[in-house]
Amino acid sequence: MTDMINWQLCYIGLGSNLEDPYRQVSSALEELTALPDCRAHAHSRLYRSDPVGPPGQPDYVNAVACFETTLEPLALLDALQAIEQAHQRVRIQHWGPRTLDLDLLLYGNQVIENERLTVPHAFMKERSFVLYPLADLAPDTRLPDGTGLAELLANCPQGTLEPINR
Ligand code: ROI
Repeated sequence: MTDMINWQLCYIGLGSNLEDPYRQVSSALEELTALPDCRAHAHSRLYRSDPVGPPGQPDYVNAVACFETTLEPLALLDALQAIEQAHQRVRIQHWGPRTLDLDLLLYGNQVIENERLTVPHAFMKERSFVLYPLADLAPDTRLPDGTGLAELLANCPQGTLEPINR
């Protein structure tokens, strides 16, 4: 019988620059695979990136994960925030350092705008630490507005962003 359930392909950006960021991101990737109603997980390489935002904060580790889910966007957001909380996310300053950030970047081909959630993620088009990891996973990605990832990459130099070899 045909699979009647509506699986949506979603992409999650991960970032950390406190409390052993490599370990924070690695364990969060594992925790994403344990979410209910999600399947077919994959993730990019892990990258070291210079902080965007206030200077003087530590370097970040960033990655992008993708999986299919039947969770509705806000239920998925709740699940992501529960993982952030479990990592004892501290966020003292706007755009300041954090133990773990999980951003819902893309949810199928949907555009979502409500008080809790903006998808595609508001800044993803201009952030190398999102676009290059995404290209590891899905170089042919298109945003709901039709913009191709290749075009975004062409306008966003990789700079000092570098894959971590461990
Ligand atoms: N800078 C980098 N390099 N990586 C991030 O994940 C990140 N996240 C943020 C701000 C503070 C904007 N800067 C970042 O939220």
